Amino acid sequence: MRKFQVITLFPEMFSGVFENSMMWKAQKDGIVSLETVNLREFGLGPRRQVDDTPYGGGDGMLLMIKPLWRAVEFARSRDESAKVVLMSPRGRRWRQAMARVVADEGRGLIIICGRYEGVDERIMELVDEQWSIGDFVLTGGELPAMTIIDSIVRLLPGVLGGETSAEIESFSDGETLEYPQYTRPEVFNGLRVPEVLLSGHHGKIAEWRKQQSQKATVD
Ligand code: 4H4
Repeated sequence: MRKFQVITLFPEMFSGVFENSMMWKAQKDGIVSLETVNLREFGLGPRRQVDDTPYGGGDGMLLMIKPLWRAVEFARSRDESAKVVLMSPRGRRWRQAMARVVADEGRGLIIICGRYEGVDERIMELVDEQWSIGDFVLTGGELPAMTIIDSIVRLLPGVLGGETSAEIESFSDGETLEYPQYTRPEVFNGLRVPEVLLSGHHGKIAEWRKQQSQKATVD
């Protein structure tokens, strides 16, 4: 079973996400295992120190190399073939096409959540890829880690209901936005569902949806 491990100072942040809804069902169904590794357990000395001031001066603190290194080695001991990823604003911008590649490639993940002003650069010796969820700086890599794990897990076979639902949605081809969707009632506050969707004419519905997708992408 695929194992996604998150190295974090705040494992409790993941309980709500990993123990509910689709993520919980994916684990219960044996599709994926979602686990946290508490970086504090690898901290130095009686205070289990994990951060320190940067050489050369500068504001803020960095995550120290030794606790990080030991945490990654521990996670690797539980999944030798896992891809090691660092969440960072400097990373490659996460996109749907990347979620699809990771979902299809079958390897486990070890995701390092940066904190403070970043991490000791020497951890890059163990890192395969750096990913970012956007050009902005957060207080931690935990929310980005949850985001990318969600985008991957929902693509794993057997997780979403209709296997095609992950295919027809926004960005599934990496570019096109999804068409507008409607459900009961047919009229709400005078707002009607487009007649073509009530016609039962599958060809016309498919054409309308294609046009709407292209329109949404252009706008
Ligand atoms: C890492 C802050 C590196 C600053 C961090 C730097 C993101 C993001 C993020 C806590 C950590 C921040 N992670 N996508 N955006 N010194 N993480 O903001 O390189 O500027 O993934 S630094």
